[in-house]
Amino acid sequence: MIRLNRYLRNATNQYDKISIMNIRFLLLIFIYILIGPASFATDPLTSEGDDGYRLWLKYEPVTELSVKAEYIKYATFIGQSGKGEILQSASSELQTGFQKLLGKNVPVTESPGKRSGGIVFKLIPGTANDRQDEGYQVQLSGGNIVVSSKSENGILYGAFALLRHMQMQLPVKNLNLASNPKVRYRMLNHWDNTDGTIERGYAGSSLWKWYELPERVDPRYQDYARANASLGINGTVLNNVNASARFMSQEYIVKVAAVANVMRKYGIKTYLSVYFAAPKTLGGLTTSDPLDPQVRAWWKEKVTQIYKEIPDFGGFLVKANSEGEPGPQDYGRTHADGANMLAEAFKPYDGIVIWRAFVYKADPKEDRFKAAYEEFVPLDGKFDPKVIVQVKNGPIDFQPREPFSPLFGNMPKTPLGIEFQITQEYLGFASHAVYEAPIFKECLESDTYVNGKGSTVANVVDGSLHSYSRTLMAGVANTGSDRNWTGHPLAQANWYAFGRLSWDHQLSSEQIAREWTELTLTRNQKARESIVGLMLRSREIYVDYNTPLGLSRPWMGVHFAPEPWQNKGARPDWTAVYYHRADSVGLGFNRTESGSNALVQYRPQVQQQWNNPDKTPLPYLLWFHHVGWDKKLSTGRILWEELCTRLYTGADSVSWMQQQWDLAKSSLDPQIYTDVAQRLKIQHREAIWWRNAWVLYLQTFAKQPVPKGFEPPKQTLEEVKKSVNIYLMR
Ligand code: GCW
Repeated sequence: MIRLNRYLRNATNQYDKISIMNIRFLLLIFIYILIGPASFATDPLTSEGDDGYRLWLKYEPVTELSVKAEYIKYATFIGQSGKGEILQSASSELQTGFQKLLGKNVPVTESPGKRSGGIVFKLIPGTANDRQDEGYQVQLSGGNIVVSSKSENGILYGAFALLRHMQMQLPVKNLNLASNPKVRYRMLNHWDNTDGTIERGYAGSSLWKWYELPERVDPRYQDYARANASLGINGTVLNNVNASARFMSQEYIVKVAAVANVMRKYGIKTYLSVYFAAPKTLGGLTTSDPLDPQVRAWWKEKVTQIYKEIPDFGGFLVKANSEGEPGPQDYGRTHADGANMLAEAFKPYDGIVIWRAFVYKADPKEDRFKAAYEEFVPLDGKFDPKVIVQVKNGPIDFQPREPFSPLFGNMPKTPLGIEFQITQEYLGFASHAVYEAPIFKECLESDTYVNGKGSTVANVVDGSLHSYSRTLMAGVANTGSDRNWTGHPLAQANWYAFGRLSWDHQLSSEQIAREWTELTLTRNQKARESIVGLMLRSREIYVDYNTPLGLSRPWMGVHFAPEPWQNKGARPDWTAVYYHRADSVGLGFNRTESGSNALVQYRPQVQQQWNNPDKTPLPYLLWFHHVGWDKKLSTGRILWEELCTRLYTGADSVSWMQQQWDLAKSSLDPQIYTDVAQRLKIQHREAIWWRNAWVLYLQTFAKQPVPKGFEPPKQTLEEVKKSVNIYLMR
């Protein structure tokens, strides 16, 4: 083209110029034919630069004209039918949505009368505090779209459901969106500290700017609330479970109140994690013994003080006698004594106490797997009705794959909530793409057999198995101050999936992935399918290169790097070797009768699934058995070969993920495309790092070559260790 232009400039006669211009025109057409369709294939979602801030609430203009015409029929007014502030949020969300989706400014009226052609809210009288009250129905009636619920929260959720429907450009003919939450308390747990850091946070610093509050209220708090409400999340614990006593001071209570004022408008209650020793450290008492009358009085007063500032305060979350945190056992009391003392302080109010069961003693002879069960099962029936015991999904600690915690089903007289970790502490932080819905679902669908077949963890958690109504699902948040909220753009899907599953645990991982991808990334079906495919396989791929066949790797010296050789720690169960138990004979933790016998904490039907190494499904094998290196597995390969096969194919599959992502490129926003493509490169490099670390280290025990077909690591074990040790240096 440049040459042609030069030639054109030099052309002397008119005829030459015209024919050259014709050539240029033809060339342009040719180039257009080549690249034109690609740019037309670009999804309308990508019309403006996308920094990911809008999450799944993008409200891109509706492109299907017939659908748009249908929607416009109901876009003449919003009948708010009341003044409540949550109703106002629902209206304003619909207004924003309609403005962006349809380009229409829709007025709001508090008394719609008998008009038609609008969206009308209908509050049905209900009983206070029943989770069913938060359900909604969205239907056509009397020429309107009617959003009905027994609560303002339900109206807000219905409005969001309608907007989700419209973002997906689905028809409104025969519209009937009806849904009830299966769990009552659906909440995020933030592990955010007063200094703005986030424990296990990988998306920047904390959203909560304590040093600015209460005077300055960051507008981002409202966007956070909107995003959560759009999923049905109705609670948030603002601070780390390794809590600071500062949050119990008047100075901080008013800061928290300023955040709570924003959350309230979106039906979200605010909770705080508490430091159990606060009566001593903050209150100046000589003890924090939960049976001490002065201590009890201190907490009562504290709770009263909080309710003065935050009338709808949600309650306390407590990590006690765990990983060095203080608790009732410091005074010879039980977890129930501690929890009940706090519950007593909440008697006059609606708030609750959420007591974590994440405990394990520093006993080298014991199996950490068994600790929570041993401490909590004897306390069943001893907790105040206002207490919910919050149990991590697995018995150890948010591993890439864990069996379900044996506590589920074994405390029938105590409401048990479930705690998932959305932030990717053991899942590659913000540099590995791991879609977590399959992890959550795997646990929820596990059968505990406590009341016979079908007694799933989900049925324990949603209260249907032991009929309790205080039900809870919590997710450790992955949000931070990064512009896109979660660091890795695909990690937004994990926040989304947690929220959707906390509302309805029966939704499938695939359905959620498809929905999220369409709302967030692209409406192009082909592109969407390749992204959904990537997401659905991502967890197994990660497990394969990170912890195959049921290996686990809880807290180790360097949190960011492979360190299977780590054998020194403040306590034995803070080393890597404690968990994988590699030796010259084999690999894995024997938890059968001949080992720690942790399996006995499960019902016989569950034990049967896992107590025989020949029958244990391979993904759980090393969780329960110490298996010989030469043991032949169901795949026909011996353990060593199977391990290597998984480690190698896992790492290789990251290139497959890269290809899937690239297939979608033309339908993605360039900014998001590049961000993810670059993170996938990191993931690929680190997957090889993990693979090499395991292969080289385990080889020192297995004494076998890398199986044929796989290229042995280029580095030596010493070199890999060096690359990890860098993270230990100052
Ligand atoms: O997984 C471990 C984390 C700790 C965390 C702890 C817990 C908040 O490594 O950072 O502390 O679990 O859940 O209490």
